[in-house]
Amino acid sequence: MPKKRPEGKLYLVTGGAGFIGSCFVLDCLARKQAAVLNLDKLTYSGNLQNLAAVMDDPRHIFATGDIGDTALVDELLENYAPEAIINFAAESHVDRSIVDPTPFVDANVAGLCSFLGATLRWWRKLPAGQAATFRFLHISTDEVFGSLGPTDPAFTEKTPYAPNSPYSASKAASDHFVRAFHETYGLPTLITNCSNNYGPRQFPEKLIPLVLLNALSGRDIPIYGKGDNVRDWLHVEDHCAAINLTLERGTPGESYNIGGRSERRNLEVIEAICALLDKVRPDPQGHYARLIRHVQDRPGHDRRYAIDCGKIEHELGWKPAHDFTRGLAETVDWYLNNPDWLAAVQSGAYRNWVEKNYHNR
Ligand code: NAD
Ligand code: TDX
Repeated sequence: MPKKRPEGKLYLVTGGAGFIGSCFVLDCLARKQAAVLNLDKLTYSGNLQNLAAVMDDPRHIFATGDIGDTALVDELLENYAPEAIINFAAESHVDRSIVDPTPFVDANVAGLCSFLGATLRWWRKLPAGQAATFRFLHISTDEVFGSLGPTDPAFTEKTPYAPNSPYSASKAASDHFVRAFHETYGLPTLITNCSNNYGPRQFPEKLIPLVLLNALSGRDIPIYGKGDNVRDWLHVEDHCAAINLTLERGTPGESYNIGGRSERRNLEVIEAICALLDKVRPDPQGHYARLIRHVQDRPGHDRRYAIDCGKIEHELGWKPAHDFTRGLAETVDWYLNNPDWLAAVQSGAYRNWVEKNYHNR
């Protein structure tokens, strides 16, 4: 490794070149909360451009690699002795998991399990004081709880797991391993289960940036089925603030639900993006909503997610700062103001994915 451990606190962040991980890293360094050792495999969704602002910062150390590479993880832990690990690294897209579940098992289950094992071996050798304050925070999703009907109460931390997609099954398995490492070996783990995130730097395979990109390029905007599936949207910065609070004040062995109390039907979200674009980037050909096309539904498509985030609000004092309507408008502006970022992520691999997922829909 080229750089030495900087002075003060240091976090090992995995998946820190992705959408949410990069937001966490940028925020952590901006607030001088801790130095960051950033371990990322740089898969199709890992993007060093997301970290351009901190690549020369001596408090940011970037290591390319897999969380499942035990030799590498052993070396990083020995050399950098982090005060906490925040695990964002994962295969993250439901549609890709439907096309091929195997990479999801490799990264989210087998990779995570090796990573936990390496962490445990290293943690057991720490002096008692350091071992007691160390934290392993695993970032998970509301999708592990399955699907709600229109009037069902929101998911709580006690809702039984019922994953429906290969992605959510792999995340559920990862949560179970994290829990088991706490129950069996006493590793001080925490889990957060968050709803759908939106904001800058999200890879345009996910709904909001995909809609924006397709609208701006005059392509069809694909909506799965009737468009009445409901997601609970949370700004990525609010998610990162909740992760920080959980790290500082959460009780090891516990899980915390995080959500935006902003349930929206997919069609509503798409129409809102089209209306925003009509205002700020009017298309001479007509309203962007003309591009919306109902296409074949996602198999096993979860009907509705909703999160009861009372526990993290009451126990840790978290509250989201972004309102969805304003946050969405700011997000649209970010993509419009960063055409180079948008152009760069549309590599050949991205175009192949779009062709594969949407061609025969
Ligand atoms: P993303 O796909 O944008 O980023 C994932 C990052 O992990 C990438 O940088 C990738 O290169 C890296 N990575 C993948 N496999 C790896 C491996 N084996 N070793 C090291 N690095 C690896 O995903 P995201 O949207 O930023 O999601 C981050 C985490 O948050 C995931 O665990 C996801 O399940 C969870 N989550 C996401 C959302 C959401 O709405 N996006 C909501 C709740 C939870
Ligand atoms: O082209 C599309 N058309 C469409 O109608 C796409 C890509 C999606 N959709 C629908 C499917 C979902 O109901 O929009 C909704 C959101 O889809 P995604 O952006 O793929 O997100 P989702 O499947 O809800 O999962 C997301 O939230 C939870 C993240 O991708 C996960 O990583 C996270 O755990």
